[in-house]
Amino acid sequence: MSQSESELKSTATTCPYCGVGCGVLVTPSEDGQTAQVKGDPDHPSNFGKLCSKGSALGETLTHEERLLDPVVYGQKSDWNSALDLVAGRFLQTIAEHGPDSVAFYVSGQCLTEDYYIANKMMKGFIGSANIDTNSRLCMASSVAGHKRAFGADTVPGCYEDLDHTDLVILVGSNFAWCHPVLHQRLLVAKEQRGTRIVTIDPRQTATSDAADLHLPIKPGADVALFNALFVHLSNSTAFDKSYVDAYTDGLEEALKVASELSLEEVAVETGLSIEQLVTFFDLVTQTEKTMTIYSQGVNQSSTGTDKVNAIINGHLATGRIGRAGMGPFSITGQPNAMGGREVGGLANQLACHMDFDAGSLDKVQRFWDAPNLAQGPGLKAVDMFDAIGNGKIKALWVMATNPAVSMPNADKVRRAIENCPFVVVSDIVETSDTVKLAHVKLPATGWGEKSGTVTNSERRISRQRSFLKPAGNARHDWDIMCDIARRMGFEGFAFDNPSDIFKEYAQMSAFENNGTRDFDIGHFDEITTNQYDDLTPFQWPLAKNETQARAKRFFENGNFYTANKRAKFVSTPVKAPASKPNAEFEFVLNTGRIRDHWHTMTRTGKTQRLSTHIAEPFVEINSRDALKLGLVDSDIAIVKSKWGSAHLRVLVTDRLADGSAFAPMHWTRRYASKGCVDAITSSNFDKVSGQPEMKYTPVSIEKFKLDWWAYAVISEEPSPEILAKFSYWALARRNDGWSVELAGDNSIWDYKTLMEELLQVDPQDEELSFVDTKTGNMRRCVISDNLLKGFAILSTQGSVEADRAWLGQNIGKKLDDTVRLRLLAGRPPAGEVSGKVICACMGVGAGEIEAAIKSGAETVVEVGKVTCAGTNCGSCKPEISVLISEYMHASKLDQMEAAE
Ligand SMILES: Nc1nc2c(c(=O)[nH]1)N[C@H]1C(S)=C(S)[C@@H](COP(=O)(O)OP(=O)(O)OC[C@H]3O[C@@H](n4cnc5c(=O)[nH]c(N)nc54)[C@H](O)[C@@H]3O)O[C@H]1N2
Ligand SMILES: Nc1nc2c(c(=O)[nH]1)N[C@H]1C(S)=C(S)[C@@H](COP(=O)(O)OP(=O)(O)OC[C@H]3O[C@@H](n4cnc5c(=O)[nH]c(N)nc54)[C@H](O)[C@@H]3O)O[C@H]1N2
Ligand code: SF4
Ligand SMILES: [Mo]
Repeated sequence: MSQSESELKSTATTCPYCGVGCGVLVTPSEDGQTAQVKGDPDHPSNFGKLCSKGSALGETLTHEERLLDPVVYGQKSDWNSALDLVAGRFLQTIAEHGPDSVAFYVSGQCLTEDYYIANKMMKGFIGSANIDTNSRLCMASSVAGHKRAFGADTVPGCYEDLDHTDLVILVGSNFAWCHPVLHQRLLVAKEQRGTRIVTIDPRQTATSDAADLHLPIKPGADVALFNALFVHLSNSTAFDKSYVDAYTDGLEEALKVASELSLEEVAVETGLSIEQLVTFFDLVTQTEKTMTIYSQGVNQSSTGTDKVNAIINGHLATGRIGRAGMGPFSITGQPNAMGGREVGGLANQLACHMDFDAGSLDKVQRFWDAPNLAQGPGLKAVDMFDAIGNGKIKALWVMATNPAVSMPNADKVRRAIENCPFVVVSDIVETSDTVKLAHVKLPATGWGEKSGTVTNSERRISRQRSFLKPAGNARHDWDIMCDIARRMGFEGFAFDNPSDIFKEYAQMSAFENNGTRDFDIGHFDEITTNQYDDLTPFQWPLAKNETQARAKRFFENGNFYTANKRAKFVSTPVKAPASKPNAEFEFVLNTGRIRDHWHTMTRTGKTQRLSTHIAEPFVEINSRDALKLGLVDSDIAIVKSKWGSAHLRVLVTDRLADGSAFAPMHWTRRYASKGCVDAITSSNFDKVSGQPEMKYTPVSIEKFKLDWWAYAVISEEPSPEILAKFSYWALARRNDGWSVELAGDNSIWDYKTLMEELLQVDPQDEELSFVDTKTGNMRRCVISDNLLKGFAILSTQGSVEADRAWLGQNIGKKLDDTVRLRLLAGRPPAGEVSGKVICACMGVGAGEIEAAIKSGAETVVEVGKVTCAGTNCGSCKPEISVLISEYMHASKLDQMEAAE
C-alpha cells in the first residue's frame, strides 16, 4: 500500500495509557490483530510525538488472552442470560439489604461516557454512592487539595506552560518514565530557554538524571519542605501582596502553622542539608515563572492532601498561578483520570463537579429525574473493600481495573472478593487476577474497538475512535451498563450511541451553572452524532455560545469557586507517615512504575518490545544495605510487611538512601510466582482524601535461600502447573516465545524431569546438552526441525549469567552451526553482544550502544545517529547517557593506570 493510501485509512484517536493524552494515527492490519501507530502531528497534546508504550500499541491488539464471551460461574454463556442474572442479583440484593449493600469499583481507564452511565446508575437510580474508582489510589489527594484551596477540582495550568517556564519543580514524579512526551517537551525548553529542573524524590531516577538540582528528600517529608518554602517566599521579594490581599484568605494562620519548624528542624525532617534548602529556596524566589509538577510521590501518602496544599500555598503567596509558565500542576496518571473526576466517579462527589450539598442534590435530582438519588457520600476504595470483606456489601461490579493486584493490602482485598456472594467483572482479558475471581465475567470492547472521550491532565477532551470490530462477542462498557439498568427497570438509559451520552453529559455540565461551576462544556449540549465523530481536541471550560475556551488558565484574577470567590491558604502541620519502621520492619518500601510497563501488564505484557527493558519484578536497595543483609545483585529477596510478602530479584544501586527500598507495582500472578508488591503495601490512608499511602510501607528484607537458578527461553508458554513446581519464576514474552527466570532448592531438585517438562521435549526432538557433574550446572537446548524450540541454562552457584536478549532472539529461529555451538555457551558470537534492551522503540540493546560509544560516539545524539537508539520517544536517553559516562569514566581510569 502506498503511503498516501495508508494515511487515508488511518484513524485519529487518543492513546489509552497515560494522562498526557497523546493523539495517535492508527492504520490497522487487514486481520485487525495489529496496526501501524504513529503520533498525530495535529494533536495539541503531543504534536506527533509518542513514547515507547504508545509506539507499541499496535502489538497489543491481538486477541490472545481476550475475554470473548460472557462467562457465568465458569461456563461460557450468552449476553441475555448473563445480563438477566446480573440485573436480577443486584435487584434482589438491594431489595433484601438496601442500596448500600451493592457497589461499583470502576476506573480512570473507563471512557467518560462509560463513567457517566455508571455514576448515573449508582447514584441516581440504585440510590447509593458506593461507586468508587481506582482514581482513589491515584488522584484523590490532588482533588481534595484543589477543593480545599480553590473551592473546586480545577487544574489551573496547561501544557503550553512548559514552553514558557524558567523553573520546573518535579515533586514525587518520575516524569521521564511516566509522562515521557511531556518530559521531552520540558527538555526542549531546557535546551532552548535554559529552563531549570529541580527533582524532589527519595530516589534518583531517569528524571533526576536530567535535572539541575536533585533533592533526595526523606520519604513522606514534603510538607515540611514546602511549608519552609512557603514561609521563605512570604518573607521575600517574591511575595505578591496585591494578589494575596485581593484574592485569598487565611494567609496568617497558614503561615503560623508552616513556621512551626526552624530551618534546622526542616533539614532534619527532610534529610536535606541547609545548603540544599537555601539553594532551592533562592532559586524559587528568584524565578517568577515557576511550575510545580507533582504526582504519586505527593498523592499516595497519608499526608497527600496536605502536601498538595503546602505546594499550592507557595504559589498563592507569590501570585504565580494562572499565568503563562507558572502554577501548581497536578499531572494525571490514567488516560481518563480527569474525565472521571469531572463526571463524578469518586464516592464523595455527586456529578459534574457538584457535591452532596442541598443545592446540588436538588439540581441533580431534577436533571436526571432520579427516583432514588443518593443523599451523601459512599464508601471510598479501602473502606469499600473492607465492607465487602465484612459482608456489608454483598454484590460488587468491577470495571476496567484489577484491584486484586493494585489495591494496597491486596491479599486482603483478594480474600474479600473471593468471599463476596456475587462478583461481576467487566474486562478485556480473561487472565487478570481479578477476572479470575468473578462469578460473572463480561467481555468488554477494548481500545480500538470502542468510542468515546477522555480528558487529559490539562483539561483537554479528546476522542477515542474505534477502528476495529469488537473482539468476539465483546460489548461496550456503557452499552452493557445501560442494558442492565434497563433490565433493572430504570428509565433514562435508552442510549444507543456514545454521542447521545456525551450530549446529555454536556447538558448536565451546563445545567443551572451560570458560571458557578468551573466544569462547563455546554457548547456541546446539542451535539449530533456526526459532529461528535468529527470532534477535535478541546479544552474546557467551553460553555454554550462560546467558541473557544474562555481562558486556557484559571485564577490569574482570582475568581475561585469558594463561596466568597477567594482562594484559601490551608494550614498544613507536619505529620509523620502513618506506620513507622521498627526492629522487625526496618526498611521503608517505596513503590511505583517502570518505563515500559503499564500497571498490571494485561496489555504491555503481551508485547516483547515492552517486556525486555525490565523483565522481572525487583527490589532496589543500596550497596551498604545489601552488604548488611548479605545480599548481592541478582539474589532473590523475601520482602515482608505486617500485611504480606513478595519474592523479588535484588537490584543493588546507589540511587536511594540507607534503609529504603523501591519495587515496581506491575507484576501479578499471571507473570510471576510472588511478584505482587501490593500484597505488601499498607492500606493506611490520608484522612481527608482517602488515598492510600502506597509509597511508604515498613518492611523486612531477607535472602530467599535457594540452591539453584535457571533461565529458559521456550517457544510455547510453560503451563501454570509446571511453573508452580519452582520456588521462584518470572515469565516474559519474547519474539516467537517466552523467557522465564527460575529458581529452586534441593528439595525439588530433579533437574532432568523438571527441565524436560519445562522445555516440552518430544522424542523426535534433537538435543544438545552440557552437564557438569561436579557442580550440577547444566545447559540444554532442544531443537525441532532445525528450529530452536527451547533452551535452558541452570546454575548452582548463583544466578545465571547469559546474554538473555540474544538467547531470546533465537527462539523459533533456524540455527546455523556457529549459533548451535554458541548456544551452549549462552553467549553470542564475538562482536554480537546485544545485552539488555535499552531503547524499546527501536529495539537497541546495551551491546550495540556500547559498541557505538567505543567507536567514538560521545553524546546521546551521536549514539542515536549510529544506532537509532533514543531517536523516537527519547525516554531511554538518560540510560544512554549513563552508558556514555560509565565508558568515559572507565577509559579515564584505564588512561590513569597506563600513565602510572
Ligand atoms: N510507564 C508507565 N507510565 C505510567 C504508568 C505506568 O503504569 N507505566 N501509569 C500512569 C499512572 S496511572 C500514574 S498515576 C502515573 C504515576 O506517575 P509518577 O507519580 O511519576 O510515578 P510513580 O513511579 O508512581 O512515583 C513517582 C515518584 O514518587 C517518588 N516518591 C515516593 N515517595 C515519595 C515522597 O515521599 N516524596 C516525594 N517527593 N517523592 C516520592 C518515587 O520514588 C517515584 O520516583 O504514571 C502514569 N504513567
Ligand atoms: N504499590 C502500588 N500500587 C499501586 C500504585 C502504586 O504506585 N504503587 N498506583 C496506583 C494507581 S495510581 C493506579 S491508577 C492503579 C492502577 O491499577 P489498575 O487499574 O488495577 O491497573 P490496570 O492494569 O490498568 O487495570 C485495568 C484493567 O482494565 C482492563 N481493561 C483495559 N481496557 C478496558 C476496557 O476498555 N474496558 C474494560 N472493562 N476493561 C478494560 C485491563 O485488562 C485491566 O485488567 O494502581 C494503583 N496501585
Ligand atoms: S506519553 Fe506515551 S503513554 Fe502517555 S499518552 Fe503519550 S504515547 Fe501514550
Ligand atoms: Mo494512577
